Amino acid sequence: MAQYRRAGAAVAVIRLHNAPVNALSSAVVQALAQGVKKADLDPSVKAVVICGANGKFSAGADIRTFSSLQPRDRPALAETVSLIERSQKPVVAAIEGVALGGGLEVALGCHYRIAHAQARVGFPEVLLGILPAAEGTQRLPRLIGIPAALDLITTGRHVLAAEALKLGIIDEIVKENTVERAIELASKVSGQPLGPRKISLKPVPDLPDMEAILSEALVKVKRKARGRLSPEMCIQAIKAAVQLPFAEGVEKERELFRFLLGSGQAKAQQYAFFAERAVEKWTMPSGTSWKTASAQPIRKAAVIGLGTMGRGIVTSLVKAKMLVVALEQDQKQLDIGREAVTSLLQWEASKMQQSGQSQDICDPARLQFTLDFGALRDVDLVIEAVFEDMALKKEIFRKLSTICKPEAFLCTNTSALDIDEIAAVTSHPHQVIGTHFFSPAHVMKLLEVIRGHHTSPTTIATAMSLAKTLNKVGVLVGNCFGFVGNRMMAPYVEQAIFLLEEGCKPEEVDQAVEGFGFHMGPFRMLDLAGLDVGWRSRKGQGLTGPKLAPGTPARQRESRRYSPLPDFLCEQGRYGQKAGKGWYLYEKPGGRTANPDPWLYNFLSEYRETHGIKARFVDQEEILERCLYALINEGFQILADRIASAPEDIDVIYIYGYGWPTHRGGPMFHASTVGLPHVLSRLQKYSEAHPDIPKLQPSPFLKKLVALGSPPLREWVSHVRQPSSKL
Ligand code: HSC
Ligand code: NAD
Repeated sequence: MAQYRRAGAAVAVIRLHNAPVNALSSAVVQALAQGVKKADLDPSVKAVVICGANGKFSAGADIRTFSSLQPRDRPALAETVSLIERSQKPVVAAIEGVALGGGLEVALGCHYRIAHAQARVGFPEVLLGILPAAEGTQRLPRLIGIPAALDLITTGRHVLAAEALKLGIIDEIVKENTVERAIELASKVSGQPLGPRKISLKPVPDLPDMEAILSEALVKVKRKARGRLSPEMCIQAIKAAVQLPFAEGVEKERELFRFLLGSGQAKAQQYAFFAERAVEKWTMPSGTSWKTASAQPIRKAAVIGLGTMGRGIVTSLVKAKMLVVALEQDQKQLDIGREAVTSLLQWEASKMQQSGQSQDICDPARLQFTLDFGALRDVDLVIEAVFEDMALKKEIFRKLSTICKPEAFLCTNTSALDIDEIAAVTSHPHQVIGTHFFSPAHVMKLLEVIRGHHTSPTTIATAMSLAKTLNKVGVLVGNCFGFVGNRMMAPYVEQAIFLLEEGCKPEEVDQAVEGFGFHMGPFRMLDLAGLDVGWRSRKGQGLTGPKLAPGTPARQRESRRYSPLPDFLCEQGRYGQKAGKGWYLYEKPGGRTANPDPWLYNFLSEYRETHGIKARFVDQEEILERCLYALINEGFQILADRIASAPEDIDVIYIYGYGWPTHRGGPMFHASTVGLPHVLSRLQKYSEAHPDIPKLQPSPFLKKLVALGSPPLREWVSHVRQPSSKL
């Protein structure tokens, strides 16, 4: 747990040992404290070095133990950090790999800190719904000042050693032999006065406008937090460092930590942390899994189509140091695509420069633009991102099948289309897979990986490994229209539009959803994505447009309720932001400020009058429940169909692809939190009121879980009927 050894005559080395990341479990903390006490009591020891096994200092407190933590517990870690600082002998932290959260707090208790050039430090607690609770909120501001401490503690961002040195978090960077160098330093400084090295004894560096800095920071984090409590509590703790003596500041930190720990948000965010790691360990019903399938190396990739998605995908691949061939259909589109990719790469390079990273990873020399499919002969993997048109996609895959080398992986970025139908036109359907990126593709962390009927385990492993290489989170799902994310989005958007028919304004629906924590409500989201996208899809399905059978009632399709509202908007050229008008009015085409539109209010009133709909007041609760529970209901059906293999998969997709607020843990976690009987009863109520909306009728799987007494979320999939498997 923590190994104690002597290095030379006078230095004791304490090595934290808890694979894989040296998390500070109570056993590790206890062993660390014993080591420090032992060194203190041994007169032959003149100095101490603390380091971590396996090239990592420590990733902080053991998150798995938080659920069993009693709110009244006094963190033993904080006491150990104080113990280190109080030591009569100099203690040097030798930081390799990571010193995060409690790991950094241990390092701040030390009198000196040396880090390897590749090491990262930070306080990511805020992302887990808590705050640094082993005196970190009191020591860091004393060491690096309030503005920098506010930034690190409220964002949770990791900083590389170079930036940490600049900020004053560490004293020295080394390129190799970190522990040896720390031992040398420890020997050198032994006997020197320690007072000036004890951070808790330092005052917080004073600034004339301290009050203003703190209040501006509070306004900023509140605006961004969308209901998350931890960033605001971090500021309160930092404020305590400014206003109170160290010991009282520590008391305040503990009080805030206890509050956050009991808030429910911490539980949701920690669930999300482990869910993200769980989805990486995919398994198929056949038993094949990440353990047995091996990914193939991808050195050279191609992207077909450089529109909204293709340009972001190219940027991601170049950033990951791959050779990339970017292909378009004509010179004009190729030039537009080249310009867009170049500017995205420049933007990425400037971001990297700011954070002290090497910019050569955005090297455009690795990129070839072409109109010639022949340039794809030697690529290891192709990602097709042309228009959402099955005939076109098939034509492209037919071509790829003859041109690419036989072992090349063929991926489609389709948002909803059938992977099997696309794969069927190739001679290697087992090498075809869906890789559904999210817009903007160089920013969004999610990659929905869709397995077709014939897709091989190697192809899956390669696509999942590609996600990791691109610094994204890959989630493996089954093949159905819309897969997981867009399939669940459909009933959510449908409810939002029905609510407009019944009496709401777009901004009322958006405000309710944004109040829940979403970055954007459904109407702002639709305007951003472009209303024409859905219109084209509905025309393709014969729900509107020339394929619609004459005499079809305006608000009904096959006995189901249908709203032609979005079709009418598209007929008026109101395609959303790009047209300067959609559900909202924008300052200009491409404008971003959504303003309520009086034209739309009139239009809605006339529409209701035409169709004999009496507008009614719909409260926030009904807006939220109808939108969110329709989405969650589809999630239960997706689990029953085995399109997603666990609720965690759905939750990760929604957090990283659709802006579901992390502090609500994802839609399925949210359902488990509010209680399955509650979700069921509300769906029953709404479906009775709207019997013509099938998506409000509770999923049989949700009913089954309720009948079984609402087992905990981790047990849900064990109740799925196996023969219905589509995975
Ligand atoms: C904290 O430190 C609070 C303090 O202020 C003290 C509070 C006082 C009260 C304490 C009372 C107890 N714990 O990500 P990977 C697992 S809060 C437990 O795949 P990578 C992870 O689940 C903590 N487990 O690897 C996975 O397990 P699996 C603040 C942890 O190389 C395995 O390690 N620290 C863990 O891609 C590998 O992880 C953080 O938030 C932890 N702290 O990334 C850091 N950290 O194999 C969180 C990881 O079973 N960790 N695991 O699936 C990370 O950001 C990333 O894991 C790293 C490594 C960047 C460390
Ligand atoms: P887009 O219209 O912006 O771009 C498509 C590009 O494909 C155009 O530049 C076009 O010139 C090019 N193209 C068309 N035919 C081609 C051919 N034969 N050869 C080479 N290039 C050709 O479309 P988009 O929004 O980037 O969508 C692309 C795909 O990604 C679609 O399947 C879409 O459903 C999916 N998708 C889109 C989003 C989104 O938010 N836009 C999100 C996820 C997935």
